[in-house]
Amino acid sequence: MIYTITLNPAIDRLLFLDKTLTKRKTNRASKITYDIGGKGTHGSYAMTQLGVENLALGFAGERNFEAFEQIVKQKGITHSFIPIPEGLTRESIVAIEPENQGSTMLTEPSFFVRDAEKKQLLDFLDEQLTSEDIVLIAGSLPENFQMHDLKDLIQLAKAKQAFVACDLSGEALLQAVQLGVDFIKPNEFELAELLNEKKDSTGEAFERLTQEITCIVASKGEQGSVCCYEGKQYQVIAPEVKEVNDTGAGDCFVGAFLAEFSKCRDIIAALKRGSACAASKVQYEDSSYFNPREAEQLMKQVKITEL
Ligand code: TA6
Repeated sequence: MIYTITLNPAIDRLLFLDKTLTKRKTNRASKITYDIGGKGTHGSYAMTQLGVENLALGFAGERNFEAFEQIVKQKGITHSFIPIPEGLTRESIVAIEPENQGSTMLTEPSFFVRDAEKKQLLDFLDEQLTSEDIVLIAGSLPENFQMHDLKDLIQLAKAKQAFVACDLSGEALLQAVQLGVDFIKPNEFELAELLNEKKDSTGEAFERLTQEITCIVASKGEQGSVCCYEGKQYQVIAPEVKEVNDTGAGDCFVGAFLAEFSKCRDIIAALKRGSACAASKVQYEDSSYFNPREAEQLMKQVKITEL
């Protein structure tokens, strides 16, 4: 089983603008749609689309729990979110400019998580997790979910000998690295921050990082991404597609990568599946949708070179 944990989910409100987003002007939207928000939920959607069993976990605000749950159900995601008393799941506003000029995201503050709900999540995982499972912890942390809470969560998953994947940033990513998780996906800025933390020369620091983390997929922006796994390095160039909305592309990559990886630990197949699904995703206007059959075709265009 794959468990995705979205500690700070969102409801994405997508505003489709008539013109380029401009400061000090009234930017009018011609259409508004809603989608599920939060990196772990997007990972679950990708796994579900690919027919890989998974359960989406995390917290969701009690005050708009039905609205959040309605979107999760519409996406066909099997889930068990813990209601946060008096909490409101935040909205992420995604302004999408016409003619594929890109998107801008504004996300609201989160709800406040109390110790009671943190314990509920840990107790559930303590009961369910086995060494056969994969756990994806993804996205930002909500208010009052401290670094020590993240440490407890990761250490519990590690103690169960599950495969622990983290799509985290900032201090949370550093914490995951220090605890030695199995998968991280830093962007180029996060990787530079991690290597700087290691203080050695970049090459030595990167070498040490690859010894501490089973699988690293470092996105390199235009240059695609580099994956380090079992002592080998792979450069991954994604297919060229017409981008409509890149929101959620990284999340889709992680979900599809883990879905494929969970089948037979084939790193090349997992990298191809992740890249192809993300390439399919950016061609669509919401935060999560991609077409698995289209992605199957795009897999042939993913270029992977062993370095
Ligand atoms: O990556 C896309 C997305 O998950 C959006 O759905 C939006 O809700 C935002 O990112 C949330 O990001 P965060 O890092 O706060 O979890």
